Formats: sequence, C-alpha cells, structure tokens
Amino acid sequence: MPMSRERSQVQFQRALKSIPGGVNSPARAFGAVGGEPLFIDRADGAYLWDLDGNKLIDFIGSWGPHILGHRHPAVLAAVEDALTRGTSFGAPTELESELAELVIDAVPSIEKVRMVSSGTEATMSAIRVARGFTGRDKIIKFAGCYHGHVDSLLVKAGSGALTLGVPSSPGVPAGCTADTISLEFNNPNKLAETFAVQGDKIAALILEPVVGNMGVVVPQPGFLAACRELCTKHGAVLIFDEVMTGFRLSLGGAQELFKITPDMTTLGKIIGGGMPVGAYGGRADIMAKVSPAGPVYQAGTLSGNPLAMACGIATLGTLRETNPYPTLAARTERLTRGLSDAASAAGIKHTLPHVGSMFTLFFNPDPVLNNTIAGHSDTKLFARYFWGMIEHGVYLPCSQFEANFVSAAHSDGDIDATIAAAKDVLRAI
Ligand code: HOZ
Repeated sequence: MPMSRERSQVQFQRALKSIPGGVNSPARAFGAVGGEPLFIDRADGAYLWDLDGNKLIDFIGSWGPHILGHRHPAVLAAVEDALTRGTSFGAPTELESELAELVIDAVPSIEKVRMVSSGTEATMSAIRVARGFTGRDKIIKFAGCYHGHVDSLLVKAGSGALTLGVPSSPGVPAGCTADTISLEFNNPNKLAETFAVQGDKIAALILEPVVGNMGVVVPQPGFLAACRELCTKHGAVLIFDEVMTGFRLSLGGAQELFKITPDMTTLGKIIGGGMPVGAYGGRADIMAKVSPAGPVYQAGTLSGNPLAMACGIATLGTLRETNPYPTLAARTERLTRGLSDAASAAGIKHTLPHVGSMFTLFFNPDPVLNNTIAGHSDTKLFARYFWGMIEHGVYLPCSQFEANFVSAAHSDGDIDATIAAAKDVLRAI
C-alpha cells in the first residue's frame, strides 16, 4: 500500500494560500519531480518523520548543514545553554571570536572572517569586497554554479534556478548582470582566453571548487590550479564558494582536499550547524577593506547571533574532535558503489560522481563535467527514482541537479537499506 501523505497534502494546500508556491525556498517544492512536498514533523540522527508518521532516511540533512546528523547532543546542549542567556543582543559576544578562531584555525587561507546570516549574504558581500579591493567591476562565474540569489550572480545559476528552468531570473536589471561573465566549468582554455582579453577589468573569479548545485561535478585535474594561476597573473581575487563544501569535504574544505589556496572563501550551511549562519573571509589585506576596518560597507542586525554562533561552535568543535571524514568517505564510497551496481543491473545508463560525503546519481550516460552535459540527464527517470525511493523510506533531494549528503549519523544499516531500496526501485522503472 502506498504511504499516506494526507496530512502533508492538507498542510501544503494551507501553505499555498499564504506562501508563494507554498514553500519558503523553491528548491524544496518538489516541482521538478511532479507532486507535493512532504511536511516534516521532526528529525533525529539520520532520520526524518513527516506529519503522517512516515520515517525516512535523510540524505539531504537540511541541504548540507547536518553533517553530524539531526539533534546531535553536543549541538543541542550548546544551543540550550546559549538560550538561557538571551536570543540576540546586537552587540559583540565572546562566541563570535570563538567561532571566527575555529574557522581560521581550520582554513589557513582565511586570516580574517566576517559572520553573516546566509550563504547568499556571504557571496554578495565577498563580491563587493573583491570589487572594492581591486577597483574593478567584472566578475567571472561558471554556468551551473549557484552562489545564492544575488542579482549579479543569478546568471546561468544552478540549484533551484536550474531545476525550475529559470537560471537567469526576471526581476534582475540588465545593469546588475552587465559585468558578470559566465563560462563553462572545467574549461581552462576558455577561462585563459577571457582573462587574456579582459584580465585588467576582472575583479574576481567565483566558483564552487567541487560543484554541488548542478548535482555533484568534480573539477578535472589542473582546472582549479588554472583558476588560481590566472587570478594571480591578472590580479583578480579568487573566491572559493565553499558554502556547501566547507567543513564537508574535510575540516579545511575543498581547498584543503585539492591543495589550492583561494584569496577569499564563502561559507554557510555546516558553519551554522542548522542555524542561519554564513561567513566570508580571506587574506587580511583584502578583509581590511571591510567596514568598519575599511570603506566597503556590509552589516546585519542578526550577524553573529549568539544562538547561531553556539550551534556553529559545537558543530565545528565536534568535527575537530571526532574527525568523521575518513568514515564518511568510506560509507559514501560503499553507498555509491551499491547504487551504481543497482543501476547497472537494471540496465540504466548513469554516472555517479562523488567526493567525500557528497554524491549525485545522474541518469546520464556521459561523465558530467559541466552544466551543458548535466542538462542532458533524464529528469523524467530521476522523478520516478525519487518517488520510488520515498515509497521505500529514503528521502533524497527532489532534483537531479542537487547533491546528496551522507552524515556521521548514517549507520552501515542505513547504507544497506538505501542500496536495497535502490535495487527494488531501479529494477521496476
Ligand atoms: N540552495 C539549496 C540547495 N542547493 C536549497 C535550499 C532550500 O531550498 O532549502
């Protein structure tokens, strides 16, 4: 018998009356897989329970933050403790320095860091600082990379924008994107050509070093090094958007794993452990431009919020103490091998890129190296796979163009159950 979704359906109808599309962020609307979102009642460890009481193994983890799983005891204790002292002061606290020191310690390219409240704020601010530092206007991004819903970065954007087919949004004035150059990921020659022609006008190159927002796309050997070299040669600021990969691929993020040092880094998701936190940081001379140390203005009433800082400190502290990364990578390796074998046994052409605890099963016969190839994926087949997995108690991102996340709370049993579910589902579609 199909699982009951009655309560979720009632709540979705209610939400539609007061919230655009019934959701507060488009990526979670289930629009691309046809159907209505599940409404979540609670979560614990590796599991979610929806309003109808269905228990699901969660491979979203709030789209990345929950690397420790839901309701980790150290994180809950830290937030409860912070709560006894107040929710927001609009004035400095010790917690802000503590989180900043944890970040600087883990990510050596970050000498100074500013806390904000979302990844979007982090990238928006980093671009402004890079422009203020260089005195130049142009920025380069890659098609399919998503850097939040910043006007100048909503050009061929990934994530929900790609999923819903509006990668360049109406409402963004042409003037806002006139200085944005969008190129194909993993194409160092085109990048070099662009720098050769416009190098003295380019303030920054921003990229997800391992892309998560067109599904997982891995940088080809030499590509990140080419990004670094060209920025150095032409005096542009290299910004790694590690909102997704920061503290996810290793404590030092993708830059540690691939041994490339950016000038600036943007962070989000894990740094807040499930609370709204973003951050941007980098070289001290660049960050010296940020107000009030320098003239580039950026501010926020809830920036450095004490509850959010406490949650982030407990999360990063636990990651540092427990070093779950080798286990996460091994579990992800086993899971992706199992999923790939299940797809092959069902005769389904696919590719399954994974790095650390991030992966995407693309229904695509070719290695996905960029946005154009990702776009050739069979999204109809993905939708059938997605709903089949839900019926088997596995909650995956509701788009072909998103990353799946394994957490430290996923047990070997959860991995086995997920592989068994995929075998059933893929055999039947
Ligand atoms: N930007 C997130 C995924 N790449 C989606 C956030 C959400 O919709 O909750």
